[in-house]
Amino acid sequence: MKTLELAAQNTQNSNVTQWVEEMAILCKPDHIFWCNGSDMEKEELTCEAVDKGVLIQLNQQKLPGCYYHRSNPNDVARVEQCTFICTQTREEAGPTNNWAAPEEMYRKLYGLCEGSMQGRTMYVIPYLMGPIGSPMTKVGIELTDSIYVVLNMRIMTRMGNVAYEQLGDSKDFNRGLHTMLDVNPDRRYIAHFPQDNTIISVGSAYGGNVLLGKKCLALRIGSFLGRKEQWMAEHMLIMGVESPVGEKTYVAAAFPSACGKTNFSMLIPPKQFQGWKIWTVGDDIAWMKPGPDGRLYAINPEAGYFGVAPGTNMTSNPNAMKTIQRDTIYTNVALTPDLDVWWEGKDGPVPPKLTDWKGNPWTPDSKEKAAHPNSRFTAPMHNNPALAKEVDDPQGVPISAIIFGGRRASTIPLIYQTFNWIHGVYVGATMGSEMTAAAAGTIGQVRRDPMAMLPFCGYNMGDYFTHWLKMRKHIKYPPKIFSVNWFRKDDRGHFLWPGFTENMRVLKWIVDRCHGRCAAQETPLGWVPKAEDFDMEGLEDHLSKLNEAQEIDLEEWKREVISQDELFIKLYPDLPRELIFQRELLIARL
Ligand code: SAT
Ligand code: MN
Repeated sequence: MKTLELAAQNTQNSNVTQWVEEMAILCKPDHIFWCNGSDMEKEELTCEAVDKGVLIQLNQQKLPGCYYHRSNPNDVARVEQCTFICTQTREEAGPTNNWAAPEEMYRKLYGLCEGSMQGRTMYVIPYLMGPIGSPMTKVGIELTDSIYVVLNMRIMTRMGNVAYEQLGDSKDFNRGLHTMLDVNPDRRYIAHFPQDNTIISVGSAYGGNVLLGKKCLALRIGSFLGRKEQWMAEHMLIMGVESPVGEKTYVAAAFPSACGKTNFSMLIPPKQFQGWKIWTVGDDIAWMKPGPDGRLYAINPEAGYFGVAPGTNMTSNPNAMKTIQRDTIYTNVALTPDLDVWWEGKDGPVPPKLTDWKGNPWTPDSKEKAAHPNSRFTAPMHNNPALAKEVDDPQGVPISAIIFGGRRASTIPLIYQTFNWIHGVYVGATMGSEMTAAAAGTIGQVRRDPMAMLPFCGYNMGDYFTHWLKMRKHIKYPPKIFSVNWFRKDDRGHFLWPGFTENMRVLKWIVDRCHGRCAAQETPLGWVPKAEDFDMEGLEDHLSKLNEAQEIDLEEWKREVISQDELFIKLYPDLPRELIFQRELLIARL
């Protein structure tokens, strides 16, 4: 490392420079590269990534500005067993997180980082999570030896000198250190030190493990800070629903990874809904804080989409298809001979010849998938034709409804509204979902995933529920809370609800309920739509299936409550009593 490179080129903040210097002395990179976020820098780094074989340039006629990356086949998803919350005590992290004592973890990881960047460059990435100038925005600095991480962070966050400008001479920034080592799963750790606002990630080069602004800062550290500072960091999309008369209603929705948040946030209403429009504020993460007018305001801390490619097509998500036509990085999808991208569920016929995500020749007869089921696109939000203009508003948008949804083949109806905030918190807390390819594990098995935050809550889940309950006191006009399930199936395994664009019908009922425009029918679970208030125009032959999708089967619900207990028992010492009472009330109603 040349001593000259230690001198930061674009910040005078000694809290930053000293920390970078310490980490550089530890990791011993050959060079330090201080990112400024400029277009020239992007070009330079992209060329370098192509030269080194980290990126492959895609067909520039078809996909201008797009590049392709293959990750190590052992490194294709988040790994929850390697993810640690290092609070002072085990209780603070709670029974749903892996815990290690901070001193011990620092010692272990600094040991692994020692000399880890020899022969490599250390990139210094300053970034903002949140709109420029927002009081809710947080500054992060990620040090990484992966040029792929730099180019992804550039899309996913507001990256570059803007972050130093917002930081000024403050020491209040997230310190993120990432080093790939030899991408060995046995030496893979994603460790969070919430009390120090610090993250150390080693041994991976993939997605949520290494783009430290996303799950690590915006959710795990964010949720910890939110509890301390009276706001909420949630795994939620944010959308604006505009009616034909221009009324805008903002909705936030929590679904587990790979359950369709990106699709829902970019929904295009079916033709029966002329004049309605959906605007995307965010597709994955919401930071929410009570505003001076007593409403709950939300910002999207991100600036791009890290979306699942398989299943994305002109039917499931036309806006995403337009978004990813340019300036996008594709990871682990398949390639056509003319360097276009392909994945299972893309429009058009299956190409006769492909190169699969591992780099092997592939034909339609091949037994394995051409694209990895968790293959992704990283695309700038400004490409989205439905991007909400409020996305850069430092104030955020006022949330009228919160939706909880999982992937459930049975039991959970298509839509119901909870009776009140506490009941809504209970419904969020007991959410279950079938596991997807977004995390390493058994796909298809139902697990409890409270508020879709099980892998992302940076402290004790019981305390997290208490935080949700307490927030009610600070929100004069709390959002109404709903439950949805797009994934219920009939006896023969067919989906009962067509989903995608038709989800607009459910959304419209939610919006109408928020504005007190329609009555509802009470059931043991909550309020459900009356037939006359639920718009099925043009979908009349689906009415019997809709009724089936709305069915409340008491036997299934008894089993459901018992299966919810597994999580409650695990969290029992810290579980707020209100949730136990809610459980009793539900059983009584059933
Ligand atoms: O890999 S990520 O964690 O960024 C995506 C997800 O699992 O939601
Ligand atoms: Mn997510």
